[in-house]
Amino acid sequence: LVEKSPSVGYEDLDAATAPLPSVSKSNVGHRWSDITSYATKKKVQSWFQLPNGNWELGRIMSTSGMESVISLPAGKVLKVNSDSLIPANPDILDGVDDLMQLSYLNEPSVLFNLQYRYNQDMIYTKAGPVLVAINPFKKVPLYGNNYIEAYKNKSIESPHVYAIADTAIREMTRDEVNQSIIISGESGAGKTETAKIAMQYLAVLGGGSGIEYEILKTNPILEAFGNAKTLRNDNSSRFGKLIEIHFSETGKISGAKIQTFLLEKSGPMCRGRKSNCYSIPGVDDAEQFHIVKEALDVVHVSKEDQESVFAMLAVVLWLGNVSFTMIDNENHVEAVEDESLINVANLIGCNIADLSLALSTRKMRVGNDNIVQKLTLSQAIETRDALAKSIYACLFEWLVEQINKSLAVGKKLTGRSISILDIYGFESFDRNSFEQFCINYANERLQQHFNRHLFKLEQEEYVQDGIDWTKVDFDDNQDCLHLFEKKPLGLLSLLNEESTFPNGTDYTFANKLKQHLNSNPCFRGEREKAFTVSHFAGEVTYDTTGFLEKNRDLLHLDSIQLLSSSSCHLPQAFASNMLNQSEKPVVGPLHKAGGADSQKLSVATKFKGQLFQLMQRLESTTPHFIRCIKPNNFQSPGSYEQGLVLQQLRCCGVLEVVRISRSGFPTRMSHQKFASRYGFLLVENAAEQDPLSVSVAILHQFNILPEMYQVGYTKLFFRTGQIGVLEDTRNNTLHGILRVQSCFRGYRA
Ligand code: AD9
Ligand code: MG
Repeated sequence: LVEKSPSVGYEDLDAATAPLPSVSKSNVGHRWSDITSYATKKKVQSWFQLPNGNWELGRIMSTSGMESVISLPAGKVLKVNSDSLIPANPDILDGVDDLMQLSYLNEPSVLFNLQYRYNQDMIYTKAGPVLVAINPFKKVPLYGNNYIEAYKNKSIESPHVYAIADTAIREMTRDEVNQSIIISGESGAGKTETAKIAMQYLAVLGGGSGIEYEILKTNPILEAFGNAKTLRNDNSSRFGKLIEIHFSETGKISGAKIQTFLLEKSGPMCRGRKSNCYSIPGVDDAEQFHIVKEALDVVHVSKEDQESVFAMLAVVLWLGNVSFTMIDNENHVEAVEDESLINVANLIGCNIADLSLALSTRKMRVGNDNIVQKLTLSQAIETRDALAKSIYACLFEWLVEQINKSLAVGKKLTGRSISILDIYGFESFDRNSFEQFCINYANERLQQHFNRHLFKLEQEEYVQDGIDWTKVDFDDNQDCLHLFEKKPLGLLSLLNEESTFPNGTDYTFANKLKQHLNSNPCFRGEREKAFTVSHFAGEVTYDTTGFLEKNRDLLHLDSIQLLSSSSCHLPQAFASNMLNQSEKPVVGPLHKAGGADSQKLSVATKFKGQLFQLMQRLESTTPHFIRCIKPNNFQSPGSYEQGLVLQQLRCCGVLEVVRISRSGFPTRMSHQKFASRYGFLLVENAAEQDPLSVSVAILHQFNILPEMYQVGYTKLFFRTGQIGVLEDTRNNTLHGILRVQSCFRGYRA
């Protein structure tokens, strides 16, 4: 701003029309030295960074050479290097509801603006086309039917999840294109809550058929079975979820479909089994259980099936209590026939002796001979836990399947839909394992989708359509994706290859990575069996311990056979599901020594397949992005840690999005569509004219300022908000016509 017009004070400028300052990737917008002595005369406000990294707002008292005297709150006066100061926005811009309106788009200004709003419970802020949502960790008075009604009628305009959902519905109808609401953020940032808030809005606007009630009831079920308490979130989703909500021609919800991704199996139940954590403050287990049972009724899971579901949960719990006793001096064991073992057998509906054998022996083929190998204690425990995890995962999948049947039965899936994606955000812990590896890989893909839509495609479209445009750079994460996906020498391929080797271990895997990938700039081999990946959101060091085992995800055939021998239908269904998931059906009861079911698809391969499918589905929709931000690590209301927020804003490229959006033309429409949608508003009859001429006539008639749009070869491009003016006029005119028509009909009658 000041670079372009140093003689103009920025208090005097209207932010919306002011020339736009740029923001760089570093945390610097405009250095103080750019601003010259004008600032001191006016005692302009400026950001000063304290030793703890936080920013404080001060006033420049004087500047001489490279030194400035700045007065900070509480009467402190400091002499500082002028270059360390970053200009602040005038007070009039405090708490603007779209970061695009800030004159100075530097990091402290953005942080302050979000904090200013957050302190007043305004947890939503737009960053151009993206909605930023900061977790309040308390009830805020922003939801419910009155608010929904207000957003529907457009009597409230402040940023909100409801507003995003409303735009999605409108664009689905207007453009006849499917929509998606993509919610991302760290663990505990509020993704799942946000997804529920969006679903609530869609359910009210598209309600009527009753199916919306069923859709809302899927939340407590999925949360009961797929969430767990973690260090970061008492109710952390241990799976990703895409819910596709279908609408009829008349805009009513007609059905839905849920897809889940990568349930962390050792999470919910098994964690509960070993964690010694039996209660969470503020959570009434009995009440929650009642809610879940009711929800299961609503999605048509019969009472009988519900009994089976709880029986399977009991199996998982009892399995954890099954113990083994040594039977020889080679460390071989057999299961102790106590209450736990008997209960497991009864609940599965199998023979106690069969269960005992499945847990303590393994059938194998060595050469031409079939042998039965006894298991050691650690092998038996591994087998027992693998069985528990598989039953748990199958149960979850089975429930999702039942829900989907209920949401689709007899109802047409119309192909007109809004999908809501609630997927785990980027994770970087002190120790990162296979789960973080998969989660972060998925986030690279999603980030690319985000980049493609908000930067790449947008700019390509400008160039293709021949409008005036100076290219804006952004961080492309293609190299990192390549590191994961390249064949045969990428992380996933090498992991799969090593997983199929009977003698592969986490060590040999780590060494193989170092051998093949060390020259890749996104990769670094670490000591022992660790490696580091440079993700878009920062470096993460992975410990390969358990990678191969988790990727193979073996369930020995003996266990599958045990389930299929069951007299109950759920274990039988699980067994056939497990067999179906093998790439080639496993034939015969026996398998090779050392390597059990090597035909089974690896977890990483399955995950990659799901991810590609997901991306394909999202590519065919108009995306709406919501970035959830966690303001502190203690799940506590009212605390806003600047450093933590900043790191998340940087991770998701919010500043770049704002930068590109406010210099760009986010709304576009073909000449044809524009002419046919608004042509009837023309005072002069334009029926004979071509779409381009009609479009230009409309722009002129409504006095749209030339800097607010560009005319491309095939489309018109508009700055933010411009199309809204025309839409309002159109709607008002249409309502007028309808009123006249109904009067006319009344008159005739
Ligand atoms: V995880 O990746 O599944 O571990 P999420 O899904 O991002 O995580 P979640 O939606 O579960 O986080 O939110 C965590 C907690 O924050 C919730 O249990 C609420 O207590 C709190 N929260 C989140 N959003 C809101 C809100 N809009 N209003 C009030 C909220 N509380
Ligand atoms: Mg969640």
